[in-house]
Amino acid sequence: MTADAPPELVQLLTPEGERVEHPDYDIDLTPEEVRSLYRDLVLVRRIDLEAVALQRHGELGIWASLLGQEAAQIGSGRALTDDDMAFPTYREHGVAWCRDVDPVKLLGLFRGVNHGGWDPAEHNFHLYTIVIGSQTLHAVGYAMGIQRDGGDGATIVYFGDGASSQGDVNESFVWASVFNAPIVFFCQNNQWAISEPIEKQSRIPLYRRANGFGFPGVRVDGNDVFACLAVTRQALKNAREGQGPTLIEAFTYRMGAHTTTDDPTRYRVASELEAWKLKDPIERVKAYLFKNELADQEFFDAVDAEAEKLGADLRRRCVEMPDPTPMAMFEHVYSSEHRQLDEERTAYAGYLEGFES
Ligand SMILES: Cc1ncc(C[n+]2csc(CCOP(=O)(O)OP(=O)(O)O)c2C)c(N)n1
Ligand SMILES: [Mg+2]
Repeated sequence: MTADAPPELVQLLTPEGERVEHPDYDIDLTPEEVRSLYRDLVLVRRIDLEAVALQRHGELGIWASLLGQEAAQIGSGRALTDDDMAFPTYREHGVAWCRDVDPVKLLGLFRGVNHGGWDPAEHNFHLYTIVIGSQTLHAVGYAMGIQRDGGDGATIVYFGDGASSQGDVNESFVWASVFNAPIVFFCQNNQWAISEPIEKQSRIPLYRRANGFGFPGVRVDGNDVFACLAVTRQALKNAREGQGPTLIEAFTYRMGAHTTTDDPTRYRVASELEAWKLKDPIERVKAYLFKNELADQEFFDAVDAEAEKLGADLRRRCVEMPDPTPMAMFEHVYSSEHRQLDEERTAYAGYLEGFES
């Protein structure tokens, strides 16, 4: 059963909120740092909840929820330094949060008012990629660029369990390996690729695939923010120090639908979801903070209040986002002049003028 935690899993915080040791990975967090991680987890869950509600109200065309994957994203996202570059798929709202991307900009894409909404260079966070797995090639190319420029940063690329079956992903493993590229492959194994279960992607745990390509793979409890932070930090450090790529398989679960257009009750049993609810990434940090008296009720109430305010603010700013002018579709297509696009722009402007007369 997918719900059973495999023994090779790196875990530093149990679902009950107990700290456990691991021989290869450790982390020393101050109470302030743990509270800050908790706040991140709660706020990104609130952003996600608001986006789902906005879609239900017809304000977004679609939304891909991160519910259940908060720890994988915040743990790995907080491991990044300013010099590192991240390549997401379409579900990495928690990583976007760690890269200081204003959440309303994430909504713009799903509302259809922009093609991405943020400047990747400003945040070291690439645009969302819908073509499954393709960003792994872009990321390896970027990492090889860092290597050739003698840069300080590493690259991290996010992809799913389903993406692991794509040719692009496997080709990117080959390139990263033979060129010893400074990259971390961060696979969120959320057990499902829309309605396809992980059993239809692989007969071995995904992290073990790295071996065949010639670099290390590690499976981490993707619902454990401490472990995700520790493992990703180490992998990024190895990449920066010239030790090449690592595949991290964050073992987690997609608690919600694939997107708001999907109905998972059609293809998976309710007991699976119930089993994973007990491994909730936020509850275990809360239990840890409580048990160790590192936070009081006042702290939790204040985070909840901040989350509510963030949700309300997001709701307001989402509906206030201006519709783009039709001509805006020609912006940001190429970084330099492009003759064919210029011709199309001129022709289209003429077409629009026809309506005004
Ligand atoms: C190349 C390509 N093939 C198919 C699709 C349709 N598609 C969208 S999401 C998805 C499943 C992806 O699953 P996974 O990689 O596990 O990521 P998750 O959605 O679970 O985060 C598929 C097949 C696509 N977007 N791109
Ligand atoms: Mg998946």
